[in-house]
Amino acid sequence: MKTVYSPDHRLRDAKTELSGGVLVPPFESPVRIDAIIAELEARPLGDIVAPQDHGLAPLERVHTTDYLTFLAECWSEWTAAGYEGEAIANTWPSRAMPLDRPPAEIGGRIGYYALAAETSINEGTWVAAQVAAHVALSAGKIVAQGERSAFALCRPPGHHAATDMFGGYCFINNAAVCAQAFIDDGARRVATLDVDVHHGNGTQQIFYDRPDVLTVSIHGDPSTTFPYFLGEATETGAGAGRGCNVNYPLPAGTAYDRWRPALDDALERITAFDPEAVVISLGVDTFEKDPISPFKLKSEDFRDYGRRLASLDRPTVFVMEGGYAVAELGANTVNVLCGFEEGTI
Ligand code: SP5
Ligand code: ZN
Repeated sequence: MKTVYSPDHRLRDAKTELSGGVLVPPFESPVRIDAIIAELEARPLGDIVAPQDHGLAPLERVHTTDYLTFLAECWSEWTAAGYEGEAIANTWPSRAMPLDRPPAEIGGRIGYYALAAETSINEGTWVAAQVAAHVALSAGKIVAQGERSAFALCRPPGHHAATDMFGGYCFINNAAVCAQAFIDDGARRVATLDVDVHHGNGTQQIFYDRPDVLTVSIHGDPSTTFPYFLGEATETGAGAGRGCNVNYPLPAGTAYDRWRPALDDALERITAFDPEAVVISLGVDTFEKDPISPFKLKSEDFRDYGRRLASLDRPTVFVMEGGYAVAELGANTVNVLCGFEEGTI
């Protein structure tokens, strides 16, 4: 399996994350990808290749132009306004203040486009986010050209990013951009399967009324786990997309004995949908030692579920999402990919 990787992920190097009322160094940091690359060098899976530049058009297929313009302008407007720290939203439209338009001033405009305040924007964020999407698109092309699978080593991650909102460390929805590109290249049906511990709210929202993209997510119950405001089992799709969204909210403390049956059910749903490609949002923050996450998967569980993913027997793109236990991040990630290779006939 080839890995697509760009060192430009380093341009996303925020100094602050709002966590528990304190500005801390972000959990989502460049050392995460260093750890995965180191493991791929120790346990090679295949060539590590650079992404191709696909321009803005494929990003505009899932995000609005005004949102992308905001991301491009945010940091320069924030500094021009004289703010001293990194750009962080602190005021949103809400039930009590529902004006549905971006204010002119950047301090308000950032809130219009934010779904969570933990995620700061700084100088390199926009370029790194675009490159991450190109990493996912390039991995998709490798699979579209006939390879069984590819690994998009994306950073920053993407699955919380919605049509016109950032947050949860995500700016561009790399997996959604990749899935949409399969459709635009002629696939009739694509499935996304999100195994990150957090609900893939962005991917769900982007495709919610679409019959051609099945979105499936296994995650911490929103009553206890970020992003809190989407991800219930009752969310099954809308309009023409009714029946094409599947959520498996699981309680905090879930270990593999409870996670695996959800995966097996998800795989049945995906097989019934009969997609021409599968995009896996690969978050390994389900790990028992993850510093911000409530699930209890063990390192060997990642290998086992990698094998099960191979049983889908579909062209598969792995798109990196979360995972913050840096010491074991490489091993857990590569375990999934190795398990997939072992399970591939
Ligand atoms: C891509 C991804 O995994 N994004 C996750 C974003 C999570 N952001 C908020 C996390 C809040 C965690 N609070 C629990 C802290 C326990 N010490
Ligand atoms: Zn996550």
